[in-house]
Amino acid sequence: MSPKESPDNPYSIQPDTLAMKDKAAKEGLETVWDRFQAQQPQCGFCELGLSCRICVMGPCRIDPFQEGPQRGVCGADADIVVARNLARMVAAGAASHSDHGRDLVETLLAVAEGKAPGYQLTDLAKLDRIAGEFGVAADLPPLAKAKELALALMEEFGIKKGYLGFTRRLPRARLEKWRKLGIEPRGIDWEISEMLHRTHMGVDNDPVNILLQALRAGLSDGWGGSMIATEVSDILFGTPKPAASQVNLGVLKTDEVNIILHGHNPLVSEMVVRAAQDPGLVNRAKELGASGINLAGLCCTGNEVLMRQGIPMAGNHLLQELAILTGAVEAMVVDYQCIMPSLGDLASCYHTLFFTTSAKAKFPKATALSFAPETGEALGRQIVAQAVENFVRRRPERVFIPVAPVAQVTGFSVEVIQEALGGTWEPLLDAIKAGHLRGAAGVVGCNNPRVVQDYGHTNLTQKLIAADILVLDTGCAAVAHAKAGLKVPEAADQAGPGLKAVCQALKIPPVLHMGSCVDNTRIVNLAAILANALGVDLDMLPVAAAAPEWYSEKAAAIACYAVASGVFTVLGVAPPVLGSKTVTDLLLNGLEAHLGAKFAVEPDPFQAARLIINHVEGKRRALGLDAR
Ligand code: SF4
Ligand code: MSK
Repeated sequence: MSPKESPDNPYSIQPDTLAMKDKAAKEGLETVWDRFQAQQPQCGFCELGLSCRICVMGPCRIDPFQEGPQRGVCGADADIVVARNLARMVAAGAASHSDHGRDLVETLLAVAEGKAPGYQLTDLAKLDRIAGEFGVAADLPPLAKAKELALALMEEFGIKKGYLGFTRRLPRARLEKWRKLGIEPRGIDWEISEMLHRTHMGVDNDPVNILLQALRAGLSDGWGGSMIATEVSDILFGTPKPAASQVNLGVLKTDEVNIILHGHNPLVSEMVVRAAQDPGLVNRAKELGASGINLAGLCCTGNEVLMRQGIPMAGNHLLQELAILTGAVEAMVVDYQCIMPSLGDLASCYHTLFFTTSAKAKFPKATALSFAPETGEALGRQIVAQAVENFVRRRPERVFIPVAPVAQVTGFSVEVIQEALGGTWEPLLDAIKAGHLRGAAGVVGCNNPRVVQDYGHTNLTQKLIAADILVLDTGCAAVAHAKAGLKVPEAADQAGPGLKAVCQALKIPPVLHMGSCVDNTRIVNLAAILANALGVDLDMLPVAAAAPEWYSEKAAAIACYAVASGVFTVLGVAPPVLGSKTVTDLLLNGLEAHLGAKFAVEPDPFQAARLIINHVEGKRRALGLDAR
């Protein structure tokens, strides 16, 4: 797939999406694009961030044309309303990632106490390292060490003295910048609940002060909840290593029991992966006429099991409904986040069983099964057993798998990248200094029906690698890149000569898969390692981030911690802030003087690439490296 200056249609650049969208239309079934269309025109006040329903004196709207009301009933003006809305978005995003992290910590504790059969400590070296970071005695045996670590990580959520432990990974200069602004993150729940408090009617009415706390809540996600989720998942299930896998709806098999794992958390999906290998269940599938049991991922649960177990990826966010429409899915298993409430309806139009697995996340027309660390292993077995029995209900005449799968390589944890470099960061730093590698960019985030599916991700990334900028990806962007064939070593042919040589020497693709949405912490972690190695702050590095097709509150939190950590971040969809000049100016310009980084909004991926390339070259100049 080569870059295209304009998309062929308003929905997607992906053949599987377009084929299944047609099938939905033929069968009279509704998809996300139909509902998006039905919502047009969407509320202009909300798009600008100018509507408020924080209290029941409202709802209120501020007129952007200055002809109607300029204040809500309480007296809040446009700046206050916009700042509060954005801040609440960030708080919700940080809460989502962090609550996910808490579930991992609870399971780690249960494992340490021998209460979680089926779960284990898989990466003991990482356990040692993280326990060391949190002051746990080095000479404890693994289970005792895991228990002390779990208890220490629980402290990170509440009120504690000092700041979040993982912030110690950052250069001093970064922490100093945060201290000056008063945004060093304290407890994770503390920052989130303070954000909600301060945006209650009649509390914080200074838009700048509100936004600073939004950055702090974002930091409590990036250097707190999300980082905990990543590190503890690695301890429990293993730190990812490179593995070959496949992507797109073609990973579903016409002759096997297909189970889709969707959502964000690996706790249940890892147990499903294990149960699917059980010879008894595989034999039962064969007795019922299937050739075996086939697992496929969606969204970030998919990324979790892809990174660690090589489970193929069926698709990203906008594919979730269409996967059911293949008629080949025996069970869709979800945990939480980014799961469309429409799935139950669609599943009921087919033979697909729709299982929810978190008591926190129930859905219409779903079978609710609740995960607990004590019963997770049994839950995995139950899900696979029911999916297998469901195979006989499949109607072959309704099955349509529209494409053949595309190959991808996954599993690039920070540890693996270091190992590939020979155990030291020097070769990477040398490649950057010599200019073979101009810099790096994290291209991350969602799909959004406002954007042609995968058009933003794919074109931006192709332009960046052609300019010798290594791309690190996570989330739904990672799925888009894989579908475009950018995540195999041969894709180095699409890179500029410097990046191509680096990829060929290391036998890696020019686009490295670093995981799920919480694993954006792997990217900021890597940035911190490189900054420390060079003896500079993160904002001086030739790096940038982009979320070309973001939709979710979590993405807003990620963008906040990226910028607050010193990484220039380009958003492909404007956040709902344009109703306030004060807020917009602060995000696009004002932050840079204090944090060395800022946001940009650029829907055109080609222009976004230009912004990032210019930024990277500018940073190279400032570091005294050669610039193009
Ligand atoms: Fe209206 Fe103020 Fe209440 Fe918001 S907080 S709904 S602006 S009265
Ligand atoms: S799943 S947050 S749509 S990346 Fe992480 Fe994809 Fe965005 Fe959800």
